[in-house]
Amino acid sequence: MELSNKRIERRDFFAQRQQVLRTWHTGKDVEDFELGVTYQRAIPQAKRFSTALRKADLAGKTLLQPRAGVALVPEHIKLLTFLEDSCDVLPTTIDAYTRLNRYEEAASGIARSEEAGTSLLNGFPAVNHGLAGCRRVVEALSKPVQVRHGTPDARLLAEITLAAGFTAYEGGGISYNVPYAKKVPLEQSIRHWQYCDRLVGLFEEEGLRIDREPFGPLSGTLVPPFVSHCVALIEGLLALEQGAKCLTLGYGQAGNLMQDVAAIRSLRELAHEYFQQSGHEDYQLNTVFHQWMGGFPTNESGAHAVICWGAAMAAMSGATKVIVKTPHEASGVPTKEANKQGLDATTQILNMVRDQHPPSGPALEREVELIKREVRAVMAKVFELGKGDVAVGAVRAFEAGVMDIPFAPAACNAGKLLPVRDNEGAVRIFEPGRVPLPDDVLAYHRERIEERARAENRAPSFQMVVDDIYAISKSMLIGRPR
Ligand code: 8ZB
Repeated sequence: MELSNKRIERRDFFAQRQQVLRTWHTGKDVEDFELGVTYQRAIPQAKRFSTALRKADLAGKTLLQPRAGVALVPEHIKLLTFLEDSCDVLPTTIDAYTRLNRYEEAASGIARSEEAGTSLLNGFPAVNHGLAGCRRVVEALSKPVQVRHGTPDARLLAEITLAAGFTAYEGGGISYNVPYAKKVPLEQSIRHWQYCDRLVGLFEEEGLRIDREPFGPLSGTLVPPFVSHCVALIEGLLALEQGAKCLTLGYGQAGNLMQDVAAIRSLRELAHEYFQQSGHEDYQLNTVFHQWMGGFPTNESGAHAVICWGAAMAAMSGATKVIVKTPHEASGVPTKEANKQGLDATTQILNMVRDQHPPSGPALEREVELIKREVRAVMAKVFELGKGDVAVGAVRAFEAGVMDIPFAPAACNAGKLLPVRDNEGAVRIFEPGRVPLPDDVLAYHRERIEERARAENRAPSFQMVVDDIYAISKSMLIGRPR
């Protein structure tokens, strides 16, 4: 079958499902799809992710979510119950072996963690723990739980965790491939994610809503808003086609106030525009703001400051949810105490900023319009390359360098687009590569970069880009020469 943005036939889905469930022995526990449906049906509203998102949206509040995951079930439960009172919705962060479908190695990681009495994996190996282990986690908690990972082929993980009662699932065929893998063909990861979306669609057919969240920040390194917006829109359209109805589109903080507020606003507006243009009317749209995803200061006070600036942007931009960093970000997996510190600092800021009017005025409007024009130019080319089909268009757009994610490792990514900060720290386009942005848009980016170059008395160069990549970890936003 050719790749296309068409709903997978029920028959084809269940044929593929048999193969998927055979890839690891825990797959057989979820063979009967109806058992997962029955289990999901019994989950109270207070533990449904989509319900929490809807309530937050209506109240104009921003939900708080940490990242967290350890190797063993009892320890994972301890960790999440410890964090539960300090946040609104919970994660289960999956370990790196599971993300790569290396279940043998995850198994030995579990065994070694049991021996050592501490987690030797960087997340929760949900496939190995299987249906029963995952249900113990969900049942021990009173808040909604989401699966957060980074898996190009997340089909088995989705089958097990959704049958186990998780009510939200992160990822997408582009966003969990291009920034995460070197040589997984894009066409393949898109197909595998169409499967995950179809599974979510099957639950939706039973009246059971599962939130789907494409991964917004991508490489987390100077990603211009239009780049991540295009990925979010494409993955949103792919998910809707397979029957998902609750979408949370993400964006990773860039660091400039106007740009970050404009990014969340334009993301929401563009999503409605593109979804409705494609004939989708019945969906629930949410946004998620990720606190700074690039390099962090090792100094914990500095890290708290970065966290708080992100919290302020999340509140001002009106995002439905914020994903929180910790003061241990520069050193690795955080302790539960450090994790709670990030949550508490963010809560303080959200509460202080919530009732204030967000920034507005011509500078903001200009930034919103700029992002929209960039997105429309790229999306038009994506549809053109796919002859109207967004799945085909996405693959061809990466091949052609029309879609290009800065600093992403995938072989299918051109890596020709180079971003750099302007004199106020907004992320601008230094080299467009083959991304088809309008001439006047490119001229505007060049002007803003020239302004910075004059202020720093040096020509724009790759060194400037490198300086920007390290700036925040060195307590600055813009990588100015010393
Ligand atoms: C793409 C997401 C990366 C972020 C955090 C990293 C980084 C990864 C865990 C975790 C808490 C874990 N992260 N694994 N945070 N517990 N097991 O995800 O620090 O911020």
